[in-house]
Amino acid sequence: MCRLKKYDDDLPQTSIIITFHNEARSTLLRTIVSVLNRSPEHLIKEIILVDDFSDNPEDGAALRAIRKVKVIRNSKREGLMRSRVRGADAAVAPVLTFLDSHVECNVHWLEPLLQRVKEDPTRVVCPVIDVISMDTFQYIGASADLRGGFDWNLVFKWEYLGHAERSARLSDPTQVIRTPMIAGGLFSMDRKYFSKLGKYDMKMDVWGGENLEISFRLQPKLTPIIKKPNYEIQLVTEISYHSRVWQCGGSLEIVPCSRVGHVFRKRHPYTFPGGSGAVFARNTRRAAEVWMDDYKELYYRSQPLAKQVDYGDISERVDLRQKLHCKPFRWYLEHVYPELQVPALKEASHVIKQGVRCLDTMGHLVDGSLGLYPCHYTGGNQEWRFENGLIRHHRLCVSLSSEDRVTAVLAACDPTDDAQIWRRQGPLIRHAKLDACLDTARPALYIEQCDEDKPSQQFSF
Ligand code: UD2
Ligand code: MN
Repeated sequence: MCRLKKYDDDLPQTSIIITFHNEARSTLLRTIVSVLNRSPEHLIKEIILVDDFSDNPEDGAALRAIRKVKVIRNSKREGLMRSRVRGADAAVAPVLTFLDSHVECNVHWLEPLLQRVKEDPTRVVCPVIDVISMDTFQYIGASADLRGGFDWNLVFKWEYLGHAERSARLSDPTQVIRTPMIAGGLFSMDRKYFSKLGKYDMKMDVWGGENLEISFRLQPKLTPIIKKPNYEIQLVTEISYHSRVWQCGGSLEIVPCSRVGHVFRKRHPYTFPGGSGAVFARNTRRAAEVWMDDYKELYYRSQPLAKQVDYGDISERVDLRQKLHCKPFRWYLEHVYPELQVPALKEASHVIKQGVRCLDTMGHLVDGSLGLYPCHYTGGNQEWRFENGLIRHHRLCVSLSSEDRVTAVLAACDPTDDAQIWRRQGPLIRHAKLDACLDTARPALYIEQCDEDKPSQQFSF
């Protein structure tokens, strides 16, 4: 059905922007040659390569000989966000198309993208990303029944379309797919709109998080609300919620008739100044702090260590959010990503109380014991969640010491480890496999024969 599609004769031209750091020459060449061979000549204004301070400046310099190719070289490592913005600032065509440096564009990949942007310049459009085998470099088609999403760890993931969308695709597989999140690397968008929407966060480094941040900025307009005089009161709030003048609009979609293969790699073939975990957490925190309102707490609950990573000054991005009159994050959750399960912000964690004292990690980590400490109700070391039999404190769970099998200790959560599985029975916390209950009669929590009348085994939650 894609072959039957007709595209306008006067599609806008595009500038292709490819940033790279220490990419293999062969894959870089494959990327560029596929762009030139598989796109209508008149639609490619230029191919801007941004060499993000690769070790060998010759890599980029050699490619400059190819027609339409322009090379910009950073004088220090900037990371992909600042590099892409540098490329975008140098671009002159009305539409920007970003690509990774190890892709192969498939036949007619470009026309469907440009058509969508031409019809509505606030659309950000992505091809289906096929797979180039990491081992053989063979091109392998991927499913088009996927879209982008995330969990509260804010890591991008592919997810299968719901039933309704899959059935719609059966009748017309060429229909575009609305997606809550963009994979990040391959997309086209209007050049002016990229600018107006705030380009990228220039304080993000190296890799990661920028795809989340741009996705949060795309908040599609809803169909206008029809005025019903009978519902005047409701209308006031509805109007302020839905149709206030705002510009943070746009939409994000995958266009199934456009396909580009990409080498998905197991490791990053480059260094991260500061370590990859810290850089990713810092970038993600910047996106969360600017865009997620109170919901950022759900991210911190999922990734408590991220809270220790400094995220720098975000005032410019906060200003941008205000200037664009963007919706609260709740709106994004309700309208763009209603499928994401939102745990209750307040009630999701508990204290485990005995009298005026609460179960406390005492600041211990793996293999450390637990005790009771006066309740302070501020979370911290007294924050617990019951989850599938586990008694969880972030990533640590209550287990039994492998030495004496009696003392309760903290262990890395593992739902398959019998020692970590507990059942609540009235006031008792009973071990699922042993006929024994948590007891506080000693300074360190331990298990003892269950006895409901024993105060040291009675907890409230
Ligand atoms: C995905 C995206 C990628 C980016 C990333 C999140 C796809 C196919 N890829 O990861 O584009 O959105 O998620 O940040 O959707 N690079 C630099 N400077 C650096 C580091 C990387 O120029 O300091 C280049 C790199 O050579 C490559 C591009 O940025 O061309 C993306 O990096 P990647 O391929 O390692 O990211 P990937 O595909 O794992
Ligand atoms: Mn890549």
